[in-house]
Amino acid sequence: MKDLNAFSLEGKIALVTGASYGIGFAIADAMAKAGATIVFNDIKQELVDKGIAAYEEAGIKAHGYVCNVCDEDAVNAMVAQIEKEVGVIDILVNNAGIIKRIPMIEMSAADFRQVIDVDLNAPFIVAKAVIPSMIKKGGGKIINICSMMSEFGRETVSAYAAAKGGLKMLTRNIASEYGEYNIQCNGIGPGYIATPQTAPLREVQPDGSRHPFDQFIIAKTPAGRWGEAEDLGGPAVFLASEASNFVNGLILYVDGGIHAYIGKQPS
Ligand code: NAP
Ligand code: GCO
Repeated sequence: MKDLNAFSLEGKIALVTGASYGIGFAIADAMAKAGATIVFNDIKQELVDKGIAAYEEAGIKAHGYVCNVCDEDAVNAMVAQIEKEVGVIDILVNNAGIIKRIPMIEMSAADFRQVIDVDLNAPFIVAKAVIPSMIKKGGGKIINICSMMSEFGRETVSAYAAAKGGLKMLTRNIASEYGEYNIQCNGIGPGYIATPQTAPLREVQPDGSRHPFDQFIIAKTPAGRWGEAEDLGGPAVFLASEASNFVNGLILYVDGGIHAYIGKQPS
């Protein structure tokens, strides 16, 4: 590495899907601070408008598009519009995602399919849409937002774990198939992060105590806390920058140490 400019994203265009708020917003904010031009989408115009306002408040002039990432025609049209209006996408962050917490035998096949559609099929669709231009441009970066559930199961999240496990392998396969075109495809596996998606797991109980799952995660995390979306910004900038040009097919877990820890022993 010649100098710290290897971590710069100056002159790069980053598309972060589902980034009006939450983890996607935090990653886009970090990439903007590293010099990237931010493009994001969300499923509703009102959320895109809110996102643009939030980026403006953070001093970022972001480009927002309404697009359901599960709709291949809409994704292809959005990518073509971005290339026309902003430029070729150098960095793709497949962040958009949903979860449904339902015991497997009570989950409908439709619910299962919807989670797979957003969390696995959509990253395939969006990556497929951006790779041809990355190849023409001489390379690119793809970052898929995986999960602890890319490695572990737990009750009620069968569809999500299946999708995120598949996303881990899709990440490795894109790395394998397109590495020769100077495209690096890696994953970020966040631990438990305090966002709207996990809000139900952190609700304060009627007696004022912490949610049982909240206590469980605190005991399973050496850092002794939930992650903040901002904790993911640095790892994302690294994987989006030239500093990681020989990192390919990696799932980088940003989990406060959950992977390394059996859990707090009884006192
Ligand atoms: P979040 O707060 O629920 O935000 C998800 C974002 O994705 C929202 O902006 C949502 O837009 C958007 N989205 C959902 N479906 C979409 C679709 N079909 N098309 C376009 N946008 C869509 O979730 P988060 O906690 O920030 O999580 C972001 C990513 O990190 C997800 O992939 C999640 O699985 C993953 N992750 C989260 C955690 C965690 O602890 N929070 C940990 C590991 C991994 P709408 O509001 O319009 O639905
Ligand atoms: C859950 C949580 C987790 C987190 C994340 C952990 O219900 O277990 O929502 O799945 O979202 O994926 O890495």
